[in-house]
Amino acid sequence: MIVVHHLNNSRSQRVLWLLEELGVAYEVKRYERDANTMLAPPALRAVHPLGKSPVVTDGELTLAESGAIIEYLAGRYGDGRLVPAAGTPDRLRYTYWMHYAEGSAMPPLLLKLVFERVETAPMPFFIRPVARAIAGRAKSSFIEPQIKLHLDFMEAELGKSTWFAGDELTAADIQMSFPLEAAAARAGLDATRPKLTAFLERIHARPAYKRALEKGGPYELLR
Ligand SMILES: N[C@@H](CCC(=O)N[C@@H](CS)C(=O)NCC(=O)O)C(=O)O
Repeated sequence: MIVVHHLNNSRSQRVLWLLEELGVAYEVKRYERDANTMLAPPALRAVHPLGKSPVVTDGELTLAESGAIIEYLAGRYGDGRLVPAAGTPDRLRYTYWMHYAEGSAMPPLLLKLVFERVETAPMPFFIRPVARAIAGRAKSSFIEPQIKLHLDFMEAELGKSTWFAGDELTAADIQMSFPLEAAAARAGLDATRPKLTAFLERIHARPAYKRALEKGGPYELLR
């Protein structure tokens, strides 16, 4: 039996969505973030040494890293669904977006989250102006321009086909859902980028996405 080790408000939501799209039976083991640090609880380190979510166990197999998990589940249980045919241009686009989501889109979004925490973290009053100035400069000179660059790129790419790897939904769209949802929550992704907002509306309307939300519990991404 597949077990998804699922942290609230996290990337593992997209693994639940994939399994719902595939109609594969699975169990959800829930973990709660620490309310102060937002880190995963130590119990998750008993499953995988990094203690991050998602982690999936399937019989003897323990697999972390959402891209690897999504590729494994689609390959093992998909019967060809949600993956473009091998050797086609869409398959290469699929591979590209599968890696791009965590490798390129997420880093500036994560930096934004971290530097915004620095701005608001409790600290001695005489340090606060310095910390705020450094964080503000990091955001305005690097992080925000990088986020804009990526959002503009993704918007343009979705002008070429309905989904990221062609005109059918693929597992790469499921992998891409998290950076886009994070961008909508914390980086100003809005109707000024109509293709990306339409993508989010389309995925949120899918019955499998809704079922996954019911299984996973609260999904309010960190701001
Ligand atoms: N690149 C990894 C990132 C895993 C990751 O950082 N997960 C976050 C949840 S969104 C997490 O577990 N955070 C809690 C922690 O680091 O303790 C993946 O895609 O699986």
